[in-house]
Amino acid sequence: MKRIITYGTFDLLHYGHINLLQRAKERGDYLIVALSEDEFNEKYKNKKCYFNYEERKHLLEAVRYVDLVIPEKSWNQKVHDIQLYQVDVFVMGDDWKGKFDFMTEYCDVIYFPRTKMISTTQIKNDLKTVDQERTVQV
Ligand code: C2G
Repeated sequence: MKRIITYGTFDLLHYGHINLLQRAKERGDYLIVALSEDEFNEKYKNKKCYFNYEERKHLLEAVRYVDLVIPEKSWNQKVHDIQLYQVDVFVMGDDWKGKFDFMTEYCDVIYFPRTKMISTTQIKNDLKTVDQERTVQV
């Protein structure tokens, strides 16, 4: 069984995330998603999520490509995870290109092209604009 792992926050789950998860699963048989915990997001990624960890985990577990969701608590857990879960392939979007090349010592590393024109930040900004336009119209 070929085991794949990827890491992320996956807030406001959208089709860019789904594209990545689908491509990741196509590389093997079992996909593990290491999901950033709320404290890790706030302290080390400067991200305040709309959905909390349990809600983001629930959404990911409903995605047909995902077989297991584990917590991401630190930047430094990846090698341990690769060994613990006997991972064959580590995948990330190419906004991380090169950042995890050191992992090639432990497994294959693949960077997939990010899906253009969509991001959690963009969704939040677009909704803010809609809200402001509505307020002006009232
Ligand atoms: N992604 C993508 N296309 C988008 C948006 C995101 O391919 N339009 C990918 C990202 O490249 C990443 C994954 O979806 O591989 C999750 O994205 P985020 O939730 O933004 O994850 P990030 O904050 O990059 O966290 O230790 C690694 C970090 O946890 C990665």
